[in-house]
Amino acid sequence: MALVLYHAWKSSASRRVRLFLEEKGLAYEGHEIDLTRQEQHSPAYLAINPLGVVPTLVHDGRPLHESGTVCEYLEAMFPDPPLCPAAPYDLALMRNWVRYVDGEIGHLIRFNWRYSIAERATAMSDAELEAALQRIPSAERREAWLRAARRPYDAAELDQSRQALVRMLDRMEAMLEGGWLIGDRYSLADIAAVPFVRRIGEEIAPEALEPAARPRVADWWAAVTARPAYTRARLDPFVAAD
Ligand SMILES: N[C@@H](CCC(=O)N[C@@H](CS)C(=O)NCC(=O)O)C(=O)O
Repeated sequence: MALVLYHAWKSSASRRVRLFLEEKGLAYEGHEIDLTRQEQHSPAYLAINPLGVVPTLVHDGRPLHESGTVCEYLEAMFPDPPLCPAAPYDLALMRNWVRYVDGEIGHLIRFNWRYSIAERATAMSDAELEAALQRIPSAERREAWLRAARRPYDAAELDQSRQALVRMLDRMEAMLEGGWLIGDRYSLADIAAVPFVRRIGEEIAPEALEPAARPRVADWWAAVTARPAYTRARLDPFVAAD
């Protein structure tokens, strides 16, 4: 198989690449990485992704990390259907938007890791945790693991992150004049935001997605979730239904 994706089902960056692959109609071999067992920090995985995060795409044996970069690579290799704007200015706007969304991942992690990494990390002994932290390549993620294990984010910190994520929706509301975030068609700009909006609507601030609150975002979300690729990419719920 030419395309192999190392990913996690609940990972936003992985979800972005799965959405992109499905929109392109590209078949791929998926390998699930268990983040709670630190498979992303194993020497074998670090050899293909030195940042120790998912996703990683391997194309014809060559690994590539960073979900935004991976999507742009796929666009260059498999141009149909186009998912990046052709006009240089719009393409530049799209890249800045993806960069902004990437910068907000820490806010999402505060909510998301309560359903994944925290479950195992809280059960670690101090010695196990110390060993686990030593395997993590980035200082930022060491801190996130430590917080998940020993000092869960409090209500004020979660609220601060909730507000930051809702500000993303405000920016989207302003950008969505033409129905899509950049230009007049669905693009990587939209796909980059989808995993975030999924979690905001599911748990973090569902009221912020009401049509009365942000009509354009509400219409956009209805259009996104109606796409067959959205269903195929499996952005399954974090929170089990009662
Ligand atoms: N900027 C990276 C972010 C990747 C990332 O943060 N992945 C998370 C899941 S969404 C991860 O692997 N977390 C596990 C960890 O940090 O230990 C990208 O877009 O690929």
